[in-house]
Amino acid sequence: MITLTIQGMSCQHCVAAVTRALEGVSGVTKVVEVHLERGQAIVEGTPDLAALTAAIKEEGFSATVA
Ligand SMILES: [Cu+2]
Repeated sequence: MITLTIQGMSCQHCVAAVTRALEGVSGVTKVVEVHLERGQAIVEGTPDLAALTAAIKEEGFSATVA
């Protein structure tokens, strides 16, 4: 599993946008959780880590691999 720290999520729409973005990254087999209050996402699979953070940035948030 890969854990990401995400800054800038403020509501469930943000969570949905991040979830969709992560699901669209090649190599992601499952988005386990996107947690609003913790600012955290957990995914399964073997995606390129730079592609993961780039997909989140495209939605307007900043992300780092924890
Ligand atoms: Cu929002």
